[in-house]
Amino acid sequence: MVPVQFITHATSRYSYIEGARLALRGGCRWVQLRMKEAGDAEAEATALEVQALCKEQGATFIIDDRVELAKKVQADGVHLGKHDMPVAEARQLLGQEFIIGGTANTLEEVLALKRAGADYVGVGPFRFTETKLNLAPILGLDGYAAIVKGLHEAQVRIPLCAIGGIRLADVPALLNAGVSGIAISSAILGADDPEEMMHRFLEADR
Ligand code: TZP
Ligand code: MG
Repeated sequence: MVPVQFITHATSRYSYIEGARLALRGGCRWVQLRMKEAGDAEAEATALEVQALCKEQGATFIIDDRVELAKKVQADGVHLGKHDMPVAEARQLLGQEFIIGGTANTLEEVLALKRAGADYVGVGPFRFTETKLNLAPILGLDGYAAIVKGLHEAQVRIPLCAIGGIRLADVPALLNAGVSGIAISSAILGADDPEEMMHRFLEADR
């Protein structure tokens, strides 16, 4: 099964919670609650609901950006970008048990995140996407292959999760390029049948 992280996004069709529920029903076992626009109260209330859904399914529950909230609700982990709390500081606050993911666009950023104590790195964007504002440069397949090669040469091992505009047909080539998993949002939330689409992503390595 392909390791698939579902990234929540509120759309005209689905709330954050509905989106997470569909992803979980589709078999996803790794959810990142990403709520860029939400205030603290809404984020906490939503986190508790999505966490409960994840627990029912034995899914890993990660919160984007909000280290204090992740600690307060005892999420499984947190995902941190360049403008968030540094990974090393989050590690101090959260301890070794929490999963900490970081965001990178270059080999150097992946290496720095590894040194800082990240457990996995979300590397992207693979291609243009409207889900995230202020995108870093597009990597394409060649970008992933170059980062994987650089890590191999540096003898550094860390799971890479490709992200950004990924569609079902991209998965085999991304896995071939050497990433361990993929993170997706709009491919699921924009599908006619989000649950079925999640199933197809999870089985895209067969
Ligand atoms: N970081 C880089 S691209 C992206 C994030 C959070 C959005 C991924 O969503 P989609 O809809 O799969 O492009
Ligand atoms: Mg962030």
